[in-house]
Amino acid sequence: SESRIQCSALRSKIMSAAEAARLIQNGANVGMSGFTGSGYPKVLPAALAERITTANAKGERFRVGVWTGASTAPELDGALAAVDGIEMRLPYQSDPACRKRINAGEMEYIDIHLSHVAQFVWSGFLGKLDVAVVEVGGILEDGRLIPSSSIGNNKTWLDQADKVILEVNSWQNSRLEGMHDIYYGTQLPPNRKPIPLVKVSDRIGEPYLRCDPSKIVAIVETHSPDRNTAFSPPDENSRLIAGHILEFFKHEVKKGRLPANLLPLQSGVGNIANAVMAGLNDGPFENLTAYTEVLQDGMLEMLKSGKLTCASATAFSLSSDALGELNANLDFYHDRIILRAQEISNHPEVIRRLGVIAMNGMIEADIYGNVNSTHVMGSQIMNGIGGSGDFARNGYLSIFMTPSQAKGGAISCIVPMVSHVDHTEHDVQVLVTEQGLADLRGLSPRQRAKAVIENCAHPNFKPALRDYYNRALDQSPGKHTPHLLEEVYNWHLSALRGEPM
Ligand code: 0RQ
Repeated sequence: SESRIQCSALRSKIMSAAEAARLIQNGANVGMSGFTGSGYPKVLPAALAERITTANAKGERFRVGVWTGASTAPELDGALAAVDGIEMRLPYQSDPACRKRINAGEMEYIDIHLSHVAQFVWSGFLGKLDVAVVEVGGILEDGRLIPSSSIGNNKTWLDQADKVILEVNSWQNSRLEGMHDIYYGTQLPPNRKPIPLVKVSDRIGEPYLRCDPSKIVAIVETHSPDRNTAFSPPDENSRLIAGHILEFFKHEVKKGRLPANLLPLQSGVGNIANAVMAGLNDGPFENLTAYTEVLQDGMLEMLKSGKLTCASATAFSLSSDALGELNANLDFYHDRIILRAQEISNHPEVIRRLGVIAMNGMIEADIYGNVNSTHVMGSQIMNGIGGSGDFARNGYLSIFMTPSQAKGGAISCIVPMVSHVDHTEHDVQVLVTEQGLADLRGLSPRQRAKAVIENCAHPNFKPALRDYYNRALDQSPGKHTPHLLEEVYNWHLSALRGEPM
């Protein structure tokens, strides 16, 4: 609708998605909005995919680099991967078609810390950004942009790209206006200053994105909902994991190592993270806050119940029910939620200062506490590291959680040595499975191995893990972190052959 575009000078740029897609050339690097299924461009990617299909039919190769905030949706990653139109993807994806191309060696993928993306682009490490394709909620009279349901790297894309294509999505709630906080004070070294954010609720920037109007080459109007991620109701394992974490928090409060209202919470993607929030919502802690990357259903419920007083994130990641709740009661949520650029939501300095409690999922952990978040059997990418490293390395507490077994019990998620390392033993403080919790703080490698095996491994795999560890202790040339290198990956090799671990 016209009222979303208040800047009359820009109305001449309104065109169809197909016309806008013609402004993107083969080989371009395209910075797209989008973060965990919210705020991504809804129609331009499909139009670009069609342009690519037409080019391919004529025997021409047409591929682009696709940079985003994090994961997007089938309409973006799915559509472009289907036509093999992505040369290079970064920094995070979770799309099945994309994943397949990457694992087949048909698409390049750089899996980087989400807090690093903006500064890598400013520094020129990733090459030139040619085009920005950004969904917005509206355009003000003076050309400033009302952000959408995620911010991600949009500020950087708008700043760095030569050309800007905007999708103005009238489906996005107009009451989102004012919930965002865009900080324009970030610099590259040697000119950096402290980020002046000392409380979760602090606003340090402005509610709008700036964009040089002369760079705007196209405006496409849409009216499309964000993808809705459905969460399964917490299963038994998730409830047990949540229970162990709650017990641990109570213990830490009793010991005086956590305040009664804990510290700002960060919770990753997926069903377990959501279950932990549900557990906290029924738990004894009051006046909680969240300094996180994605705001899932569980956190929205905690805001509603009053358990959570304020949440800072860079994006929503809600089921359709929760999205309905948010939109129906946006007046209530408006001043309790702040959306920031991902370089701030995930900023190491801020995470360290606030003392965030980081809770993230993992694929596997080893007996010494190294964690693999990204690769199945050492070589097959699942999603990416996302923000887990930003929060784990810099948080006050860094917790990783997983069911103790995968694939119906064929695979142990506790292994002698992880097949890929995302978070080293130095960044992992607490491991949790449905079996129990291992607090690794203050333990040496040999003490950690005992805690991880005894507290976290599934009983079906405990004897084999004890046996491995005891023989390693006996035969390993070094007794600090004992290992038997000749058999350390036997578990994974068995699984790759389709045999039990
Ligand atoms: O695959 O569905 O095909 O069976 O991995 O596993 O148990 O459903 O767990 O959805 O919580 O995802 C680490 C991937 C966990 C996620 C990961 C298989 C399992 C299943 C998913 P199937 P579950 P979750 C901030 C934080 C990195 C990013 C991050 C993730 C699939 O948490 O991407 O933390 N984290 N960001 O079967 C073989 C094993 C396995 C295994 C699980 N040991 N071996 N397969 N699976 N363990 C948010 C952002 O950054 C945006």
